[in-house]
Amino acid sequence: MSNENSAMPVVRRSLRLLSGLAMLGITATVASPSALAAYEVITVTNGGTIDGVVTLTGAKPAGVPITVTKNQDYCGATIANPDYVVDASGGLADVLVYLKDIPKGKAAPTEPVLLDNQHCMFVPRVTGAMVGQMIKVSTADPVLHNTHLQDAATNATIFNVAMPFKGFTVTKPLPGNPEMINIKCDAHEWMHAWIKELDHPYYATTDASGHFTLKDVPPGNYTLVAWHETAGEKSAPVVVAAGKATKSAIMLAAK
Ligand SMILES: [Cu+2]
Repeated sequence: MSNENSAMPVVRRSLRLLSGLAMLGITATVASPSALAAYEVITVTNGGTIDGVVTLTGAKPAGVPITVTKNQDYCGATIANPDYVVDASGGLADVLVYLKDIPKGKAAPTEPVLLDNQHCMFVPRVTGAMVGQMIKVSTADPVLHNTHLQDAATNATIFNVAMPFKGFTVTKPLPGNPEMINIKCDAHEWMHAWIKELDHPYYATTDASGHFTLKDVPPGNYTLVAWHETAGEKSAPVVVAAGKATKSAIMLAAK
């Protein structure tokens, strides 16, 4: 990794400390964002926009519906296969699109990442997050779920919370270093979601028509990455000009 340097261990320790403090309900003032991570927050004036669409190419696999093995009275007997959510034009939903290695730009989001348990599935299925960002987990279901976050690389548990009743919420910090997080419900083995933590806020998830928008991007040359849980990952160069919208079309092949 080109962005690894000798400062990183210090950065990671600092972020873990902040996460720990947040867990205890203590808020720490961050003196300078650049002291914490390689990413530097600047005032982006006349930034550009990346307007893109991700399309699935090749025949969409039929996708066997999920067989519900527990709480069928509420969850139903089957749930539509979530592997490829594609519209009539081939637009692919639930693709995480992000810039790779952007050193400076707009500020981090101030709101927590949201993850809801909705009719025995996680919503959203895929989302980006800033390192150490808070996550608010909620449930709209009257059945017992648990939300179990794991480091996708090691399966180490990040946290595991029970979601005992409809309307229950819990807010916790995400880990302080960039990683892919795999989320499951141990009560319902078909429930899965993913959060990719990045050290910058330039990420988006494609909507039902495969579209995404990244705003306030400082002008420059970047690499855009598109990640889908089944179709895999693809990178493309993108040039962002001041005050302009750049179009991007990414094609992922069905697997
Ligand atoms: Cu569940």
